[in-house]
Amino acid sequence: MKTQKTPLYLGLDASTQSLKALIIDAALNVQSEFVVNFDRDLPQFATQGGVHRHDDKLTVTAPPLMWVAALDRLFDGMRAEEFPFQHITALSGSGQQHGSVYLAHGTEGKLRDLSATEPLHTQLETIFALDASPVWMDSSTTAQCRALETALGGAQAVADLTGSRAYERFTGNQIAKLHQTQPERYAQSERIALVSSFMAGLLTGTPAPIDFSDGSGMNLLDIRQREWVATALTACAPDLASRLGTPVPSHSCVGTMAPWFVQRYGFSKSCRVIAFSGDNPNSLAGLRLQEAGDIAVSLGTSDTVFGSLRDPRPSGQEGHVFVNPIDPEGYMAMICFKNGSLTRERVRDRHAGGSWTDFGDAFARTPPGNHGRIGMFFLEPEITPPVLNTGVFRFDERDRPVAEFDRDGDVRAVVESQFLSMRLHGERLGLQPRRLLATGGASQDPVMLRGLADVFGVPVAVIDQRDSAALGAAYRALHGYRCYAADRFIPFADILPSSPATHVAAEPDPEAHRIYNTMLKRVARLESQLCIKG
Ligand code: XUL
Repeated sequence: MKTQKTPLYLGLDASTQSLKALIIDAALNVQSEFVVNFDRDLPQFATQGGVHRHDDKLTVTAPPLMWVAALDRLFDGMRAEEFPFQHITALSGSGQQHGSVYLAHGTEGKLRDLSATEPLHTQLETIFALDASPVWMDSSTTAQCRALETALGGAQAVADLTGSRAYERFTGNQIAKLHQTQPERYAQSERIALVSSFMAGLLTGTPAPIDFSDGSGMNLLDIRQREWVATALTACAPDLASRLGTPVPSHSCVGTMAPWFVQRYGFSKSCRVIAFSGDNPNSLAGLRLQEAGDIAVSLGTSDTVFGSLRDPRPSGQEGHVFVNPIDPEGYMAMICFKNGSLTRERVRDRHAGGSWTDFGDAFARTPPGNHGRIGMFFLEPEITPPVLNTGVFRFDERDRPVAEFDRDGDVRAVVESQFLSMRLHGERLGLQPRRLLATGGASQDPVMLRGLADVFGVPVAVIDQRDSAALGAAYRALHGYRCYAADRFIPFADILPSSPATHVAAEPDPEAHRIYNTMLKRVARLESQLCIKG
């Protein structure tokens, strides 16, 4: 590897399936990337897709020691390629959200007394009070969710305080379940970390604080006051505050690289570690969505909409508000839709012979508004809006249910209803688009771009940003370091100008947009009739 002398900034991404490192220079150029895939490279942990699914079908966990072994493997691989660790000025990271790591009494001593001749994972085998960390795919805590909502005065009350109603994967509910089902393990846990703060703590050699943004995915943090909600902590488990530590702003410097990394890999002693955060907050940083109104629409297996906002309106029904990872005064909203690309593909396969071109032709044969017809395709149980009964729900121009549309009608209906639903639920949380950035597999498709521009009434740019979480972590390393060096918060935009996506791929048609404004109210009404019916 060519020795790179300029300061480097490293972003780590501990995602569900892999651990990645992405390195940028001060001019924001990506210098190199390295990856360890859990299933392939660490077969001794026998994960599938990085996790273990349990027999009850609801419990999903990952072995936390695997994440330690992955860090060994990643840095060993970089050393084998003569990576110039000494030039890394600062490092930050990203973790899959919500997952929790239970650290036994004595962990701090073990982190302090590491021998540089041994890998981390053989020395840290015994730090875990629980060797199966619940991750975001776990949905086994419905009872704990209902109990939290009862304790705090209902779903809307939980959302008003913590940014989201009680969700099964959110960490407070996971902690409550551990305390109820394995009290001895809870008692052994001196610290409870998120995946993000756990990884940061490995690097600094001392348990690292949880940052405000990832901390917002726990149902425990007051997103306005930025402190733990005492009643939520008490409702989940006793003596929780001391186990969680004090949360910090996401741009905080949480330490320097521990001596083990300095001796073993040649990191500089002064290399700063900036607080790690969740993958979605890091993606927001990676896409540089710092302007309120810049909204990303990620069109993937599931669709996700997220963006920065100043005046959030958390919902007791759907979506999430997190503290913003790059603006300590701001917020980010995020909404997940389970019926995304796979659902569009199923309509394409049925009506367009599997061809996106034919799908596009069918879309173009019907006018915006589909002659007043609305069709909702919930081929998977939907998260937003919560609709458990799967199926296609078609309505005529007077909102009367109908069994079928013609094929062109179905094609237009799936696109329009999905994007209208994104707009509806985004607006409910306070997202006011100024422009959209489309990312993900389907984001280059002209049909999708036309539909998004007309439904939202704003220009749409396409941004092909793979590894946005790792890139966001590298950006935050640079930004956090500058804040640390200046001893004050510097606006993210002063260091990283707004999103690089400047090429507008679709402009809205005002006439079509007017039609969608009217349809939006009908979609809201029709959706509410379908919600949570089993
Ligand atoms: C967000 C969520 C997932 C995880 C894993 O709430 O559960 O996106 O962060 O990627």
